[in-house]
Amino acid sequence: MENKYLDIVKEAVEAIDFKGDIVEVKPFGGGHINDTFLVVTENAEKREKYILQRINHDIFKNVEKLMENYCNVCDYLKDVVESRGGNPLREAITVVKTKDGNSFVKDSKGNYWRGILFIENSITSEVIECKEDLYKTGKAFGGFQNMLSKYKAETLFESIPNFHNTKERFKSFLEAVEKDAAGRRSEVEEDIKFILDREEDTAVLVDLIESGELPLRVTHNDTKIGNILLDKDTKEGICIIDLDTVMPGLSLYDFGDAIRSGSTYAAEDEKDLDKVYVDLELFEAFTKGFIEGSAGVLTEKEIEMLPMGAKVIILEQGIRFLGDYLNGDVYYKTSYDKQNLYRTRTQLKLVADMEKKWSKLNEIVKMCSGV
Ligand code: GN1
Ligand code: MG
Repeated sequence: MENKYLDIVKEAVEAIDFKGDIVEVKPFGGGHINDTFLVVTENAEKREKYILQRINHDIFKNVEKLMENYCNVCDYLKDVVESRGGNPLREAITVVKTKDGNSFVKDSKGNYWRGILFIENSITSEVIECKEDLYKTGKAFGGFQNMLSKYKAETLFESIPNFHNTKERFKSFLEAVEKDAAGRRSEVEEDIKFILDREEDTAVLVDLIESGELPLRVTHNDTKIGNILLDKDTKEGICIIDLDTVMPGLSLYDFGDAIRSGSTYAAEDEKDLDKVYVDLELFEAFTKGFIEGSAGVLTEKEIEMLPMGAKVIILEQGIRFLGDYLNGDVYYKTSYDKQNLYRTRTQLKLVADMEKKWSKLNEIVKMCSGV
């Protein structure tokens, strides 16, 4: 088969037990970290589709332990789905093992790959179309918390230590400002000031974990709305994907990161900041879905802190994007100049807008929780 990607994926597709002959390989999805491909195979009876991912081992330092987490969580979710009468092949990720029985393969260039089944009749979307879809997304992310509420968090490996430790993120940011590796500091002084003015916020969640006021749970940690498969026809959430960062964490991280991407109609790198704001109807739709989907597992304190969780996680994302911009775009994939700066500014605009709408956001959370 002629295909420009075949060279890159050749060793991986030979090692992984994909059924049939490969007829197509093409890039898939919009992740900023891993490389994802759709692989189509064909045999005498039928065509099959698979997802093939190159796991970024600069960022995920221990792929073996990461894949142990990944498989354990997938197996656990399959059991829960089955016990609730669902379809584990559709509502949970299925890892396609290598021909010698491993969950991933390392090729001769040192790249790590995993294969998973493609779930038919599903879509993902990086931007919001309507509040009904966001309610369904909220239900699915809340449901994820619910399904994993009895999973022992301490048995999970931390695939990226301190991932949502906003205090540590702030420290690394200060280093990036100090170093100014890419010589971009003078261009972003106002953005830096916005962040420095909110240093106190960066401690709130970390302090609540330390004081034991919020329970440590198994969380996804990367709940942007593109990380959920929706049924093509009904738009119901089918399955949560991108499980590399499933680790012990706070429910607020998952709520917050979904609000970051889901409470606005704007894209993450929207350049017209007038289009970037927290839409209260979207916020309400997601919150309602999340609380319903989590079905009683959230404590009163967790619910009360939801707006703060969202604000901190959005601020944290702004800190991470601007840190990467200052470092010279070394972490997130970018497809054009200044993309990380545009990404930063949407996040900071959302934080500023949340501050303006603070009492309203808290009222909505109260209303959705029936308090
Ligand atoms: C990255 O892999 P992807 O694109 O789903 C990042 C998230 C950020 C997100 C911003 C491992 O997620 O933390 O929130 O970009 N993942 C990692 O879009 O850093
Ligand atoms: Mg990801």
